[in-house]
Amino acid sequence: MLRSCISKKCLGQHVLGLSLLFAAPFAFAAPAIDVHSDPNCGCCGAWVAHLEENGFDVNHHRDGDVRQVKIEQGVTPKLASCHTAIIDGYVIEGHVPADDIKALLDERPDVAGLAVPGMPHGSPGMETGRVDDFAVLSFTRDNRAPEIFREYTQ
Ligand SMILES: [Cu+2]
Repeated sequence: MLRSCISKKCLGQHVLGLSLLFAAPFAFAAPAIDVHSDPNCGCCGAWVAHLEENGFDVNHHRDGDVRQVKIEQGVTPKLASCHTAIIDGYVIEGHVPADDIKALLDERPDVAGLAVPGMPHGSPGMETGRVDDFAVLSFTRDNRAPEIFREYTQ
C-alpha cells in the first residue's frame, strides 16, 4: 500500500493508520463519557470505576439534577436507574456493562441508547454478593418498545 503513496501527507496517513492498528489491542479510544448521578450514590461511583478499568475516559458529574437529565434524554420511568450517562450522542442508563457500550459504539444502531432498568444485583457496580439475571435494553425516543440488546443469565 505504501507504493501508492506519492505525497508526504499520504505516507503520514499510512504511518498514522499503522500506529492506530498497533495501539488498538492496548488502548480503547472512545469519546469521553459524561456520567450524571446524585452526589451520594455509591453504586454510581462503582460503575464509573468499572468504566475506567475498561479504558473509558469518564467525566463524573455528581452535582447534576439527574431526573432532569433523564427527562431531557428520553429515559422513561420504566427504563430508569440511578445514573444517566451520555457518550457520543448515545444515552447509557444504569449499570450497563462496559463491553455493551463498546459494542454499541462499534455497531452504531439507530437507537437512543442502552438501559439496565433498576439496579440488578451482579451488574457492574452492583457487586453485592448476589447475582441476578438481567438484560441490557436498547430504546428509542419514539413509542417503540425497548428491545433486548444483551442478556446476562446464570
Ligand atoms: Cu446504581
